[in-house]
Amino acid sequence: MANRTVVVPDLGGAETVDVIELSLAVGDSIDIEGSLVVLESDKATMDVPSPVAGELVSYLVAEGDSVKVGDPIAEVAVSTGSESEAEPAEEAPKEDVTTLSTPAAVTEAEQPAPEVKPDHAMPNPVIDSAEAVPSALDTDVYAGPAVRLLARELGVTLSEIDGSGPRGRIIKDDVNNFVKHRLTQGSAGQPAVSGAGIPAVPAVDFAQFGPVETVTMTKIQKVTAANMHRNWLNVPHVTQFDDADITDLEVFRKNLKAEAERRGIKISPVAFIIKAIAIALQENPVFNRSLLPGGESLVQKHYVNIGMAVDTERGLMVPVLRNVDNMGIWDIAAAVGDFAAKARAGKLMPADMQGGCFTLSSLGAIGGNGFTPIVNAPEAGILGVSKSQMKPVWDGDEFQPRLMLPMALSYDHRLINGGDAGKFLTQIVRLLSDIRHLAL
Ligand code: CAO
Repeated sequence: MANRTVVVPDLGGAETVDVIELSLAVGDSIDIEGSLVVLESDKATMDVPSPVAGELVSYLVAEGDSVKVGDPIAEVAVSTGSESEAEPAEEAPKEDVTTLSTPAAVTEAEQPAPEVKPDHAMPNPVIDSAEAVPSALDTDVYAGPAVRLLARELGVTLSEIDGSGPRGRIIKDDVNNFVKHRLTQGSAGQPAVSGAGIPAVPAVDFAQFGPVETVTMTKIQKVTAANMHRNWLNVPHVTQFDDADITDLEVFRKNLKAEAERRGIKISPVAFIIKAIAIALQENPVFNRSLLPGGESLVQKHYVNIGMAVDTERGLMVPVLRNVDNMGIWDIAAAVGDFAAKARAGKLMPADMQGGCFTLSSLGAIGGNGFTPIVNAPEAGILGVSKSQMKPVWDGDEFQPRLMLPMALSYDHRLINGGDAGKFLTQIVRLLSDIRHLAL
């Protein structure tokens, strides 16, 4: 049996990713396409399947390592007859949004093992409620062993520090600056303000009120939290509300049920809403703009890509449907179903979540009368959709029972004024209330 070195395949846009799971033990046998390791980028997790069948000889990475395309991952002793299945590195399939995992590339066995990088994130044992030691959250911060040692020596909790290194990695200067900042405040680790003069939320010892446990957030949860905070602080939000009368749309949609089953596509109101947004974006190009850093100029986009928030166990994911202006309702419904399934299975590639112009956040299947979504900067707007309800609507003579869809449009007031937003939302309402216009 010859040994093969399996390397990190095309990551679909991500430059470096973390190894979050080694799927096998040394000596385990593996089939072609069996998962070797699980990688996690800022936004997605992905399996790296073995391109050959055989037996795992060794891992060349550890959990917590950062790796990039072409880095060796593992040595596999190839079973006789399996070699023909292996693909050479240069022919490794590129990102394919229709597949659930990324096939790995393979190189010859003489490829050197990777150097052990001194700056990879080493998991620390969880140490709870002691002073001058890292908190449980520190096990999941992005910092090298030397920085972790420094933090331990100085009694600093790494999870409280924003890293200034590449991809937010915490470097020694960050730790030293953090300590200096705390010392100049002279308040025994309880600053009156945090960054940008924002009052810090005081730390609470919850255990004094009842049983608690500390749970480490997933990387996706942490990235989402950081993005939400950034967008909340940077974007001057305004939110406008309206209801669309979707009585006729729902009759039409229910009449499509048989055809939907025949096509194997689930069609919910979301597909119609995305189509309406695409039309409204084309007719109201002010919503298809982004401010450039510096705030002196903006970009007008001439493509229509729409992000769709998906609620998953790992956290919030926003895959992006591309060129929605060229898609029909069936195409959109199929893409919504595919992306929602991939997001929930943790199989979205980084490229699946890039390039959005505008975002839809639909809580319609869950419930609620309304909510104010946070703009996904640098996009200009986001539509939040809640659960439709039958309501009495005055038609000029009497009340009629109509199915009303509550919508909230949040937008960046630096790019869009209230009049523009009123026109945009009114158009979406009109399109959904009279779906003949969606076909035009
Ligand atoms: N009002 C009433 N019912 C609605 C509705 C609405 N606005 N929107 C969808 N539904 C119904 C559909 O009609 C369907 O029911 P039927 O099968 O009886 O027709 C059911 O809800 C489908 O729900 P779904 O969730 O499976 O599919 P979807 O196409 O409606 O939504 C997706 C897909 C991915 C948008 C959704 O599953 C999801 O994850 N939403 C959460 C988004 C989120 O988390 N936003 C917050 C972001 S900020 O924290």
